[in-house]
Formats: sequence, structure tokens, C-alpha cells
Amino acid sequence: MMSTNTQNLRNVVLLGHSGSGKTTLIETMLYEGGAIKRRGSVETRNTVSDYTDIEHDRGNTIFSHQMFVNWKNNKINIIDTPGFDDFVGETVSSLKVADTAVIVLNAANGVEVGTEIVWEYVEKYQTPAIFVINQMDHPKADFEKTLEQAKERFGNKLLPVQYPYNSGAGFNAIIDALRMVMYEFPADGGKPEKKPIPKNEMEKANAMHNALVEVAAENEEGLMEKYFEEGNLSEEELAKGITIALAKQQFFPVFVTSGLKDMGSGRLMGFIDDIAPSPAERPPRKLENGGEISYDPADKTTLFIYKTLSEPQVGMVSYFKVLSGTLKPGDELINANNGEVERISQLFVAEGKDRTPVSEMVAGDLGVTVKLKYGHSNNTLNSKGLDRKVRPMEFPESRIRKAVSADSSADMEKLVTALHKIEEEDPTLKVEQSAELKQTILHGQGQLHLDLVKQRLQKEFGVKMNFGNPKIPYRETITGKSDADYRHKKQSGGAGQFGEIHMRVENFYDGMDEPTGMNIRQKDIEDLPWGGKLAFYWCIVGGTIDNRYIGAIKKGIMQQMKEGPLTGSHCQNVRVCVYDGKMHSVDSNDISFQLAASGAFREAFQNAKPQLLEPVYHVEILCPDEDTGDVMGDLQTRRAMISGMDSEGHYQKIIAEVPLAEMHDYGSTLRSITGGRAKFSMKFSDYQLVPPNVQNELVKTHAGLQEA
Ligand SMILES: Nc1nc2c(ncn2[C@@H]2O[C@H](COP(=O)(O)OP(=O)(O)OP(=O)(O)O)[C@@H](O)[C@H]2O)c(=O)[nH]1
Ligand SMILES: [Mg+2]
Repeated sequence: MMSTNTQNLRNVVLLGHSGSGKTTLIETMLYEGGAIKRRGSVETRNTVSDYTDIEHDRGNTIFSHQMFVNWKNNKINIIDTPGFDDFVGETVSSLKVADTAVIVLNAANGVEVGTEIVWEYVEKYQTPAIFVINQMDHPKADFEKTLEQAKERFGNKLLPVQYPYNSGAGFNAIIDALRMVMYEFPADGGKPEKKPIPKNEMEKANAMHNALVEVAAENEEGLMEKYFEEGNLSEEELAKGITIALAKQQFFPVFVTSGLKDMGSGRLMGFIDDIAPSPAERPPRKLENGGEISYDPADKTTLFIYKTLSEPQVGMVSYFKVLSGTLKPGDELINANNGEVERISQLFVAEGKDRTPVSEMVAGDLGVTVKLKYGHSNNTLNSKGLDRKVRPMEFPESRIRKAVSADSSADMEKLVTALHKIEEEDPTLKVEQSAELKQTILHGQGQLHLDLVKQRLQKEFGVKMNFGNPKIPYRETITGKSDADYRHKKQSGGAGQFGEIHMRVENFYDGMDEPTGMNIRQKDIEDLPWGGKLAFYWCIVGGTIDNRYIGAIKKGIMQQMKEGPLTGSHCQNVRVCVYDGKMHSVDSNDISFQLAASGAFREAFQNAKPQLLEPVYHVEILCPDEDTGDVMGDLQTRRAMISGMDSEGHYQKIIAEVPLAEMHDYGSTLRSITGGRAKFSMKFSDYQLVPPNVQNELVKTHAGLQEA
């Protein structure tokens, strides 16, 4: 294995809608670079990238995979990613370590929602990007339409470097406006013959070429002058100018390929090799403590783990990027996130499932190691004495929640342990053991995401998981005001129990007036652990209740606040004034007053216009124009409040506030209404009043359950 300099590295990630042909194209790239002798296919389940059983079962990429190929003097690291937005976490983590994104479009489908999703992250991470219009051999391939849609959505910085001379089943030639040549491929693809551009294509090719020259000139001052004087640039100058333009995201080149037929991928590789930035040409990375780090192989070592995946027999496999220094097997590093000392016993480069040991790895390179103690994704590992921590990756909010259960309580324990293991690998999965709802809830990106977790649990851990409906974390409050006098009295043989409390409850809000006609002796305004407040006022005069019972009384109130009178949900924003009552010299004690307070609170609360609140989410949907009516129609059945609509190219963006209770299975519904052409995100917004009919139903159901 040749050793590499940082300048000779290229880290590219392939991104795009599911089925655009990323995995197939990578297979071709590896083949063209000589990394493999035969091209596998997704259908025959023998691609380098999609090597896990789960991927073979589905015929899709599910996990990001690392590969590399040597091309001339450079090592090109390639990361494949899944196109399904259920696995968007893999896109986020791969982009974090890539220096160039290759966005693959399906020429038959144009810009798809998966393209939109990845673009959002490419923009966020400010990653240089190359667009590839793939599947030019597809009978419905339409280069012009795809290019037009892409420009409309992603802007005029997209400039074609190539266009297809023909397309569809007979596709075999590409006109290259950078090199001003036509590539004509043999029927089974591979190495093309270089031909002069046909005369009737010259005008179009020249116009494209000039656009490229202009973008090159605009991005380098010296070149601009020369261009003005001479009206042209040399091949070298052109390359220099577009290298700068690509690195500064002032230019997004568009290429043409058929991954399946192995046409165009060699030229794409050549461009990545020549023009795409090495890590050394990327801006320094910002650190959490405000510092910066640049890819210097002579510096001390820092690496960043972007992904982990557990493998049978091996355990945890950690994928990382060397951010500085030169890493060698045996190096001891300190995990900046938890202080653990880690010894890198083995160092590998990955080629899908195959790993080859290497003796060193320079700054900028992507590698793999195994058996770290705590090497989770988002962790930074440093040589001793360094205080560097990479800003963590931010993953999208979850979009689906399901209650999970096992067949027995022993299995449940195993299930939760296994879920936590998968959670460590997959930052878009959250396991919540909700004491409030008395359920274990799994949060993820979509039904497919959770189904695959279920499949993995069964296969890798031998645990069965059942899905159920998750409860909704409602809240209870009051909108009115009410008083209650409550006496707790119990006479049973020996010592009795006695406590009487007179209390007022009302809706609490910040800045409300102090209660009138009360003698306030003590007041505590507490933030409740589940949100909202409890204001407790002690207004007892003349010692009708002794101060020493305050603690017990508060406890009684809190018991009810925790499991509210209406539906057993947490209560919030209540002011309680205790202003009178009675004690008994023998029978009164803490428990008596706790029970009296509980009873008084329940009674007063129920008479103070109690109101259920429900969590409402801010939902954003992007769907094709023609599906807008159906998407809106469905939202109307979900009690949604539409707060905005915007046209974005041939898409509509719909913004709505939707109760969580109505978001059940939304992802699946949206997928089926739009044929998988829409995306959505959801984020907790606030608690809002539940409509009376819904509240009545919920209260009735709760009462029924209590009785049962
Ligand atoms: N006609 C044609 N079909 C292609 C081409 N590239 C891929 N396909 C087919 O399209 C399907 C999807 O290809 P993949 O390479 O798995 O697509 P992907 O982008 O990796 O999909 P995900 O892993 O789901 O994101 C397969 O059936 C491929 O054979 C192409 O250039 N031309
Ligand atoms: Mg794939």
C-alpha cells in the first residue's frame, strides 16, 4: 500500500435520492480505478458497498460505507450513503468528513426529494459539490429537464461540464465542454474513444466552454486580466480557476454518466483527481472551544470518529478521519469527550467489508479501527496534552415514535440493553424510558428505520420487539378559579387521622396579581420538572394549621400535580392558596394533612374549569406541486393549523402546527400520498388547549381505565 500525502487525498461522498444509482456508480468508479477486477451489481448482491445482510435483503444502501481507489498519484476515498431519508443520519455524518460531495441525479426522474434533502446538508456544511446526471442510458433519461430543474432549485452556479450527445438505450457519447472533445464509448462501456466534437454541436459546446472559462476567470484575479486581454485561458489556467471556484462553492460542475453501463465514470474520477480539493485545501475546521485545526501531518495527532458499526465476531468498528498529525498503530490517544485513554492497536483502510492493515495514516485520510473502549461517533481523540474537541454533528429531530415491548419482563430487559447498543451507533435513534407514560418509546426517522432496528434486534441480539401505540404526554391545567374545603378523617381503633384544609386554586401565569383577601405568610413558585409552574401560597392565620405541616401539604398537592385529576397527566401552571383549616391535637399528623391536601386539590381543580393541553409540533413539508391538494386534504384531517405555504421550484413548502396525537404514522401516509416524493420535518412547538370533544373522549377513556 503506497503511503499518501495530505495533498494527494480526495474524500468524496456520494449523495442522492434512493435509486439514483450511487452504489452502482461507485462500483464502476472502483472498477475504473483498478480496485476491483469485476463489477458487481445491486441486483446480484455483490457490490463492494452494500455488503451487509440487511442491505442484501432490501437491495438498498442502509449504512454509509467507506471505500478507496488509487487514481494516478492520488488516493480517492469514497463514501456511499443511503438515499432513503429514514437514514439521513448517515448522510450527515459522512458529509462531516467529506471534502467534496458528489450529488447523483437520476436523469429519468430529475430533482427528487432525496436530492433536496442532501442539498440542504451540503449547503449547511458548505461542502464543494459536483452534480452527476446519471442513468443517461435509461429510456426516459432527460438531461435538459434534469439540468433545468437542478438549476432552478440549486442556483445558477450549476454549470454543465458535459452533456450527452445521445441518450436512452442508445446512449454512448458525451460531449465534454472543458476538454472540448467527444467521448464515444464501446457498447459495454469502459475506456472511450476521443473524437472531435461534431460540427453541429460546436456552437452549444463553445457556449458551455465559455461559461466555464468565465467562472474560472472570475475566481482568480490574474486570470480575469488575462481573459480580458486575450479572450481565452490556457488549459492549465482554466483548471486552476475552476479548482478555486469549486473549492469556494462558486461553481458546481455537472457531469453525465451511466453507472450501469460504465460510461463517464472515468472522466468523473479524472475531474475529482485534478480539480476536487484535497483536505489541505479546505478551510481549517472550527473546534468547540473556539480554536481551529488544519490538516497538518507534522502536527500532533487528532482524529474524529464519524461513525461506528458493530460487526459479529469483531464488535465495534469505528470509522474516522485523521484531522491532524500522522496516526500509527500502537498510538495512545485520549478521548476528549470522556477522558478515556485509547490505544489504536490496529489501523485499516476499508474497501466495503474488507479491511487492509496500514502502517500509518496522514492528516486528511479516512480510516478504520476496531475494539476501542468508548470510541463512539462524534468523539474526538487526541495525542496527550491536546485540548481539541470537534463541534459535534447535529442530527435531525425524530419524526416517528413507537412504544416498544417484549413478550416477557426478562426479555424486556434484554431488549432495552440491545436497543441502547444500537442507539450508540445510530445517533438518529433515541430510546426513551418514560416514567410519565409508563412506556419505553423508540424515536426514529421513519417506519423503515424502526423496522430495520427490529430486524437487527432479532438477527444480531436474538430479541423480539413488538411495536405499540405510544401514549401522548398530555398536560392538565385550569382556566378558572375554585375553592375547596376538605376534611380527611379516619377513626380505626387506636390513633385516628385528622386534617382539614381550605384551599383556592386558579390558573397561574407570570406577572399575575397577588391574591386579594389573603394573608400571605409564605410563597414558593416552583418550576416543575415537566414544564410549567406551581405557585404555592401559605396564607394561614391564627395557627389554624401548624406550619410544620407545610411539607406534607405540598407533598399531597404534588401527588395530584404529577398524576392529574382529569386523565392522570402532569398538571402545570396552577396557583394554590391554603388559607384555612383545622387540626386535631391528637389525630393530626403529616399523613393526614398530605391526604387532606390531595383531596382538596383534586376537588378544587375539577371545579376550576380544568383543561387538557397537548403537545403541538411545528411541521414543515416539501412536496411536488401536483400533490399539494392531497397533502393539504390529509393535514385537515389531522387538526392541523396551516401557517404558511411557499412555492419552491416545482415543490410547495407547507408549514403547519399539528398536534402530536395526530402525527401518528404521518411519514408512511405522506409517502403513500406522494409516492415517496415528499419530505417533512417536525419539531416540538408548545402545549396548546385540546378541543372540548377530544378532551371529553380522553377523560372518558381515562375514567374507564381507572374503573377497570
Ligand atoms: N438504467 C440504469 N439503471 C441504473 C443505473 N445505475 C443504477 N441503476 C439501477 O438503479 C437501481 C438502483 O441503483 P443503486 O445503485 O442501488 O442506487 P442507490 O442510489 O445506491 O440507491 P440507495 O442505496 O437506495 O440510495 C438498480 O436497480 C440499478 O441497477 C444506470 O446508470 N442506468
Ligand atoms: Mg446505494
